[in-house]
Amino acid sequence: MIVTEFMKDPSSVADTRGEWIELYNTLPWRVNIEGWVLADDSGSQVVLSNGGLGLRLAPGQYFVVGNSADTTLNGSVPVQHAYSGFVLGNGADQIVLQKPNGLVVDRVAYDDGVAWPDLAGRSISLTRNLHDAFSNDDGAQWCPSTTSWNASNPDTGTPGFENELCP
Ligand SMILES: [Ca+2]
Ligand SMILES: [Ca+2]
Ligand SMILES: [Ca+2]
Repeated sequence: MIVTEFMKDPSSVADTRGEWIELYNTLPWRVNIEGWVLADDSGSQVVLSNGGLGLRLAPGQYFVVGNSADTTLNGSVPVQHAYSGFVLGNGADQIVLQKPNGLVVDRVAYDDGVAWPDLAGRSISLTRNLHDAFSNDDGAQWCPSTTSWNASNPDTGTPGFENELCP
């Protein structure tokens, strides 16, 4: 399970409604991420909770989590699971995905536009042909997305769908 794309700084709606993170199941079996944790290095964290119903990803499936699942408020992002209390800093920040026992499954630590893309309104997208937990440590393997996911929203990204191939 890895992070493949994220919107840290949406332009069309407020950050408090329009941030999202795309996860991707790299494993050849189904994975239930209910109870897993999103965290950063400064102690902020949120448990992905679905009331015991599970949050299951099939092999090769993308799954979008974000701070609002209301498409009338979040810029028409197809958020499959909403969390609250976890913020993606617009400068440098981290996205750490952990199992309930604290085991770190993936970690992405982005910077403020030095080695990482940093453009408002454009998601940061891992190149399509390198979907693994090591490649996504390297800002050079990410690029600002260029395609829109919804005609009503000028922001770009592919939430829930295959990423672009970075140039
Ligand atoms: Ca933000
Ligand atoms: Ca990683
Ligand atoms: Ca995508």
